[in-house]
Amino acid sequence: MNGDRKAISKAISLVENREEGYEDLLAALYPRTGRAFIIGVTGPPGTGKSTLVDQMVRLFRAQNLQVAVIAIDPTSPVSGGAILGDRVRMLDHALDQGVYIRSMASRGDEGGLSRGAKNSVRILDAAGNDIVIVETVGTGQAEVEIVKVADVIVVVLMPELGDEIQAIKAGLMEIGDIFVVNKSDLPGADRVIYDIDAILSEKHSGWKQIAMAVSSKTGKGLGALVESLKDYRNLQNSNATLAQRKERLKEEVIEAAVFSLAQTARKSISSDPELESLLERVGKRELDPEGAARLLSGEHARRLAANEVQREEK
Ligand SMILES: Nc1nc2c(ncn2[C@@H]2O[C@H](COP(=O)(O)OP(=O)(O)O)[C@@H](O)[C@H]2O)c(=O)[nH]1
Ligand SMILES: [Mg+2]
Repeated sequence: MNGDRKAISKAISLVENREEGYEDLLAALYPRTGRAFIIGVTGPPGTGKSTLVDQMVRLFRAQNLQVAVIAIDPTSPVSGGAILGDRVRMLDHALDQGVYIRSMASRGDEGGLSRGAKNSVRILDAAGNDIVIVETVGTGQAEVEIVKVADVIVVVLMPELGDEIQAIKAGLMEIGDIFVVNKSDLPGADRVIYDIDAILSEKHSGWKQIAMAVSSKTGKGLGALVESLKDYRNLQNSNATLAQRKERLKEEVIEAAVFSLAQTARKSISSDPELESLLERVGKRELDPEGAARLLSGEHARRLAANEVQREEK
């Protein structure tokens, strides 16, 4: 709570690895959360997300805001998760007590990425950070997951993405609040802005998506980006996004409940006495795998229902 970096790191590890006691820790921290502004930064690899985040950290620090960064890398091994390049670049901030930087590998299990990140964000929020930035590579599921973590989503693109821009539009146009065309010191940025401008829309929250040219190299447009983030924050603090927040919490609770049910179900199904004989029949091609699954899951559901009856009788 007083920002002790060792304690924060330990807490995040505990929660990430779901070690004993992590639930109690999260429950105790939750009432202290809700103060930090959580900024999601996503986009294709190489568009300059880490460089941009680095610059944003610099600007926020200049305003004396306490900042934490979580960089999620889907390619790094589950065990480690350090992104060397990012680490090296972020070294500038390493001695600054007002900045906390953590790399995190994305997990393969159901909902693991968003839950791990979400709960780590909560720890950093409770630890008194004004801003928490979550950087993810926008490929596949991660870009959708980030929505559930962040208050605002910054999508980072760059000139000359070529055909990729089409694919990106499909996945990222919906979730982005602010589109940054980074590397605008290179030719072609206007063209990308023009393309994006044509498909921007008003979001439910009352925020109109915006696109802006930025260069993390020269610093051009960075001030405007920070201003837009402030605008977003002000809008968020008005009532406009309450419904959206409620919807996200609902999603999170349902997802966590499904996750825990799935884990229980997996345990129960893999120790089901019927499993072996069903597998034998599948092996002999008397039964297809889907059929075996139907029998197993049906049996499990019956058992759950029976439990329910027992509990009610008690
Ligand atoms: N010219 C130019 N290069 C940039 C800019 N921002 C980042 N880069 C370079 O683009 C490369 C990828 O940057 P990085 O931040 O690692 O991208 P990420 O994969 O999106 O995190 C690096 O070589 C950066 O130096 C920029 O504004 N202009
Ligand atoms: Mg990066």
